[in-house]
This record gives sequence, C-alpha cells and structure tokens, in this order.
Amino acid sequence: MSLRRIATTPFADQKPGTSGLRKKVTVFQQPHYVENFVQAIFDTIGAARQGATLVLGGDGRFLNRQVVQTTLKMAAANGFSRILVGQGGLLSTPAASNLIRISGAVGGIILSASHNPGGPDGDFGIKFNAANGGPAPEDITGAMHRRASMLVEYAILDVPDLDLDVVGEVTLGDCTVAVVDPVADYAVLMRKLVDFDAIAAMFRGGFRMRFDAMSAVTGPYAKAILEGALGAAPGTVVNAEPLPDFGGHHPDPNPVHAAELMAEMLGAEAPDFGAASDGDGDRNMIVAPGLFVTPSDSLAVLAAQAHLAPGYARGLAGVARSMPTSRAVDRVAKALGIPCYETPTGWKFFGNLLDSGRITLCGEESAGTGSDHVREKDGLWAVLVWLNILASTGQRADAILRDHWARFGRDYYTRHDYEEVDAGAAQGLMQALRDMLPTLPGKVFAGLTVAACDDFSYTDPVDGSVTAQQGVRVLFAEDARAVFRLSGTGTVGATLRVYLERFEPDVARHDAETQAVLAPVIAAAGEIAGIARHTGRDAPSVIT
Ligand code: G16
Repeated sequence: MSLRRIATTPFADQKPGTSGLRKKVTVFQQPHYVENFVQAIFDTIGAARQGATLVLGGDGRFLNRQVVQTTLKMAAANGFSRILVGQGGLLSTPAASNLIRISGAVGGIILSASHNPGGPDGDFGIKFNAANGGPAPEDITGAMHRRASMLVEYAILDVPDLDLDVVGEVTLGDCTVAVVDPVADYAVLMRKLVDFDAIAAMFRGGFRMRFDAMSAVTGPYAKAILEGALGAAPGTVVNAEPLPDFGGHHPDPNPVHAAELMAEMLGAEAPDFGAASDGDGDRNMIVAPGLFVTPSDSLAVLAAQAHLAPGYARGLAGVARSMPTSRAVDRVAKALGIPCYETPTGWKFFGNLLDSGRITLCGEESAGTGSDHVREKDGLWAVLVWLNILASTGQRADAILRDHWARFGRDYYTRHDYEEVDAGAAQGLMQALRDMLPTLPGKVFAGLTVAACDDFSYTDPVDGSVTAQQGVRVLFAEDARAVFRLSGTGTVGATLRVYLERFEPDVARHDAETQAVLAPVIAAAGEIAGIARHTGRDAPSVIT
C-alpha cells in the first residue's frame, strides 16, 4: 500500500450552491473532478482532520459507491483516524447529521443531489456537514471554493476497494473504517422523540398508511421503523429499494412528482395518511385523505402540536422559516408567545439558531421540516411527529388541518417554477425587479396594491453575519405576497421560483381551489416581473 500524491489542475466551477456542489454526473466523471473537490474539503478542514473522525455516506444514486471508495482512500491518506460509513455506502442526510453529532466527528461528507434526478444522465452532488451535523455555513463553503480554484495536488492511498456491504471494522492505512448499519442509530433517536407505543397501538387498531420512498434512500429507514418497529402493514412502504436512477423518477416529494401517491390519497379508498420523501431523505410530503398539506402548513401544524410528542413536551423555544415559506407558522408562534425567525433559503441558515437554543423547530416551503434533534431537515421525523399527533388526538389528518385553519386562518400558497430558463434572462429579470423596487409601493397590479417590497437581506442574530440579495418580496395591502428568487440547486440554466400566497381568515372560504384563490396574485406577479417577456415562457413548468 502506498500513499500517492497526484498532480492535478483546478476546476473553476467547484462552487457549492444552496446545498453543496451539485452538477451533472458527467461533470463529476471528468478525471480528477471528484478528487479535487474532496481534497478542497479536507484542506479547508485543515489540521483538525489529523486523528479525527469523518462520517461518510450518500443517497445511493449513480456514482455513489465509486465516490465513497475514492473518498475513503483519500480520507485515510489525509490523516483521518476513523471513518464511519453507512453499509452499502448509504446514509440518509438526517442520519448522517445524527452520526456526526453522536460520534464527535469533525464533520461528514454526504453524497447526494437531493431531489434531483439520478442515473448516468442525472445529477450528483457532494456536500460537507460540519461538527454540529449541519450543512457547512457560507464562510466554509467559500473557503472550499477558493481552495478548489487553486488546487494542484491531492493525496490518495493506492489500495483495492473495500467491501462496504458487511457491517464491521476494517483497517485502511493508519485509519479504521467502520461500516455501520445506516438505520440503527437514527431509529434510536426517533424512539426518544416520538411515542412509538401510541403509534403502534394506532396501527394495531387498523390505521392505514402509504409511504412512498420514491426508490431513494429512505426506503430502508421507513421499512425498519414504520413496518418493523411500529407494526404498519407490510406494503405500507412502496418504492422502498434505493435504486441508482430512482427507477427513472424524479425523487422530489411534491404533488407533481409523487403523482401516484396523490392519486391514491385523493381517491375513494384513500388510506388514513400518506407521505413521501426525497432522494436523500431530508424532504417530506404529507397528504391527508383528500387533502394535500402544503409544507408551509405542515410546519405550522407541527409547531402548534409538537408538544404532544414526548421529545417536545416541554414546548418550543422558538421557530424559524425560510423567507419564501408562508407566514402560517408566524401565526402559531404569535399565539404561543415564542419568537419566529425569517431566514434565507437554505438549511445552513438555521444552524446558529438551533445551536444557540433560540429555536426548536424550523422548516421551509421546499418540503423540509426539522428540529434541534439533528442539524438537517428530516423527512421521516416529520412523518413520525405527524403520526404521533394523529395517535394522540385520535383525529384524522384532514380534520387536524381544517381545525388548524379554523383557529389560525388559512394561508393559501403555491409555488410556480420556470425551469431551465436561460441564465442571463433570469438574471436580467431579477435585476430589473431590483431596479424597480423604489417605484412599486402604491401601484396596483391585477387589483392588488403594493404595500411594501424589498430584496431580502438577513442579519444572523448569533454571529452578526449579513447575507444579502436573497429574493425579492412584494407585499400587497390585501394580505397577499409574491416572492421571486433563483434556485440554488438546479444544474441546467436557471430556475426562476415564484412563491405566491394570500391569507384568508374566514373559515367559510377555506375550501376554495388554491390556484383560483391566488389568480390575482399570480397575475400581479407576472405583470410586475415581466415573466413572459424575460423568459419567453407563458406558463410555469412545475406548479406545486
Ligand atoms: C436545499 C436546501 C434547502 C433549500 C432548498 C432550496 O434542499 O437544503 O434548505 O430550501 O435546497 O432549493 P432551491 O435553491 O432550488 O430553491 P435539498 O433538499 O435540495 O438539499
């Protein structure tokens, strides 16, 4: 066995986005591309990696096994003394976050492009999570990018691949590699937070559920916990086997990409509860019989009812949501008398709030909800807390949601995505919007009057760091809002996201169709931003 130092040349495009470095598989397949970025991560960790523990795993997508092997050999060559890797190279993002926290690791490398499609023509990604278990903050990802831009050499052991399918410890150079059951520690954590006995009793009483793992990493977790520990009927979890191409599907848990689950939940024979999660298991989708629960509403319901789960029985310190997420959770926070923080899009912005104990729960419109149990959003956790609420109250999920609206009012909400738009055109649209901000207040669009508008800027209350230009928000006097931002996770061109919402306090009006209610807001947003003019599109590519 020998340690080799390989000469390389830097890649200019190794700049992490909203959540790590995410590119087409073909980009990662360029010689040295993976090695360069992994070395940049290790160099950024610096001397702290000597003798330290690293956590490693991914969502099982195409390239996962290969990149796990490369990373293991590089970690051993770069001074780590212990590496925890999920069996088969698998770890869901929340399980990896938990492992980092409980093992005292210096951090972890998670291989995932999340909800993006997989396979040889799909996407791949590498992200680094820090010692708190959370996505690396911007100063660290910035340092990685700078390091990657000047990298001329990486270190790797010249050894055969390890067998990752057998749980146990093996030696790799001066390093110990522990191949661990990816589910075990995560299941222990869930048992501490939610009332497994109450949920199991509900399943014994005939409660029926459908969980769509979308052929992604959550399958083994959902099988072990829902069907194993909680006794849900066999077959409750569908698409449970993680596949390198996710069975050709888009592993994004929303009504468009989880269409089969939606059809079942809206049908006459709907089970009592439906849920799905994404490629790496951090996102979730909740569907009540006959009623989709928007991620923003789900966050608000969880905030209002989390005290029913043992892990949250003492109440919540505070809550947070990303700026484009609806203001439903703000109303709950107000009623509970706890603070509610508004952060930029990206889970990394919740890290300081969670670490400092300012918040207990947080979430995003992009199907992410989580708590201070890890430092990532956690799909299966959200499903389990919902199940705990259903078991504790004995109510149906649709009744829970309707009661919530009756008490707090309903925030009608939709997101319109314009995918694979020309990047220059999308930048032009955003710049034009920013330029017109001073002139908008008081103007009327589609019958709605602009009350206020800005380009969202966030000052972190813990470390004082400022993150500017996080999306343009337009507030209308009619208690409606439109938000515009460009996605930070796409890999082709640019994706314009338009987030649209309107508050309706009157319970008699809570059963309307979302797109119809929001039609004036949609029209006003299109007019203000000149969407058709800039993008050449007359309709969004995805509406959720
Ligand atoms: C990632 C981040 C999320 C964020 C989402 C937004 O999700 O982890 O915190 O809300 O991206 O994506 P975009 O910039 O495309 O709107 P994931 O699940 O892809 O890791």
